[in-house]
Amino acid sequence: MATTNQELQKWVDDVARLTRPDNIHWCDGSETEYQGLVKQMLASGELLELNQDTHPGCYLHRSDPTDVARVEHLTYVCTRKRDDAGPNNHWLAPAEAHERMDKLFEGCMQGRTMYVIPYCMGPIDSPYARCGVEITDSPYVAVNMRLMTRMGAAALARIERDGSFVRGLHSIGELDPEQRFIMHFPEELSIKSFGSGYGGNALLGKKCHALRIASWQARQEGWLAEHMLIVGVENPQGETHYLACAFPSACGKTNLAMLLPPASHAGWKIWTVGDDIAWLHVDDKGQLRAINPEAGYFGVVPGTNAKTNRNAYDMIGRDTIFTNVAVTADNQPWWEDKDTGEPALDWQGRQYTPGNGKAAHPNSRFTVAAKHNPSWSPRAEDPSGVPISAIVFGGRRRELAPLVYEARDWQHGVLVGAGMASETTAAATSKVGVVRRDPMAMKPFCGYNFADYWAHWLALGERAAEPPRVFHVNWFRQDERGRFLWPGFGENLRVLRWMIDRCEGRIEARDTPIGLLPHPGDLDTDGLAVEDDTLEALLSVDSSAWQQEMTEIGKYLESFGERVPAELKARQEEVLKRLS
Ligand code: OXD
Ligand code: MN
Repeated sequence: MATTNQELQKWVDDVARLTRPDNIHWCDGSETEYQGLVKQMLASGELLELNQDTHPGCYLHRSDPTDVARVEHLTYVCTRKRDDAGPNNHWLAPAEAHERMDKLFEGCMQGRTMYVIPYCMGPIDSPYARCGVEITDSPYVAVNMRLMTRMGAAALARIERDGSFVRGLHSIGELDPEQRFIMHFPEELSIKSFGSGYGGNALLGKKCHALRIASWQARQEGWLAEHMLIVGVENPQGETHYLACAFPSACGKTNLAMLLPPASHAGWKIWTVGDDIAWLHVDDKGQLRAINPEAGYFGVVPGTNAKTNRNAYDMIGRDTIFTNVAVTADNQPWWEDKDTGEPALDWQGRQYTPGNGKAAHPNSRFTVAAKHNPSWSPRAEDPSGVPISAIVFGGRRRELAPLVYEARDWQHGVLVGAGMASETTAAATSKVGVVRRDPMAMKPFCGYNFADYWAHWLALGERAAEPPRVFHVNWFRQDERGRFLWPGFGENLRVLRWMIDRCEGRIEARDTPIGLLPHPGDLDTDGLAVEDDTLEALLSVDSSAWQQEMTEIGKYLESFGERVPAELKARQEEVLKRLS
């Protein structure tokens, strides 16, 4: 018996009987195991060695070309009652979903090894952490899980101590898009994923457990599982404020979490606690605290260079698994906007020719342990997490949303989050660049009905002694010629500073119908090539466009029916009234 937890052992035995693997490997999470799996995948061609002189410990995985992103249309939340999953999720009755999935899993691991991966989401000794076990037939998943989570013996020991874990069953199957489903059973704390090896579909600790299942669990237990980065901003006096920021996929969360202060900001430091997921709890003193359940990054590669994200650029120079990037003639990884070198082979391993499209896939990724990030915060290991001063929502909006505004209070903040919209990106397989509603950046990840989720947000604020302030930012405003109005990247620190000054009560703000905006003089633009009229445009509120937006938000809320909290509707009506 590989574990003293009988439930786990029984589940592993049952899965083995169903899937019929040749071997079973219980992952211990050791370096020797990692190196052994890498060696095995180099031999099988699942990994390719990159230039070890320039990129020690770096490897490339080329996925099946039809398996390069999350598949939202094939992702289901299977609750007993359909309304519990809500209009925001695809739904199937649990029995039907199990039947469909078990047919696919039958015998699917013949000729393969089954990996049993115990993992812990969150610091191993944190009361806020939760464990899971992923069973998979993909060694690529096993090595990625080791980089992304606290995986192996320590996690198994905690499972044996606590007795509880989320069950995640995964097989790459034949990587057939017609036989691909990602099913969640929140009431059973279990996941079944078949037919994809792509991170968000296959590394079950991440989106499937830490967001969809955890959001459900969080509602039962009185906390929040959110699609948020966690960043610490340290001022020259040595005071650090932590912000939790929700942005949709591929909208710059990793860049903001690792921001390098510009030369104008000597003495400022940024600390990365997390770049994608935050679990938020109100502690016994009423303070909102956050942990990052992950231990690594699965970040978008294209666009990463020494100017946009120096920390990430340095970090992925070693001990990184790249997925779907291009390579140079001397076998270094290459991607669009890398700023050095040129591609010889594209992400599919073909001779690079511009006629074939981008050299690196737009959703190509790096997987790397968080500790390699130069701005990694040791507080990421703090079992009690970090205190949160502000919640920040943001989207990718060419127009309308100003650079930054503040909600009047927590309840209005929940409306701001619920009304979020953003242009779609290559992180999911659908049309890119279409504006869609993405409340709290959780559209693809909330494991239950959004109406109940908003009610839960409102209730959580009531438990906080002093709820954090809530802001909305938009780094992506463009002029009519398509040029960005705000320089972004490191300069976003100026906006973070304004928010922190607001939290500390150091400055006033300008009251507008949509919320509180900076007085232009309070946003430090010294040394920036941002003209006064550009700043005015960035901080303007177009009443008639906002009336339309608020009306649409109202209709969107109504589409969730009776379950939408009356408080949220009242807040939407109030803003609309102010606008008229
Ligand atoms: C991600 C995503 O990979 O949001 O983080 O798609
Ligand atoms: Mn994400």
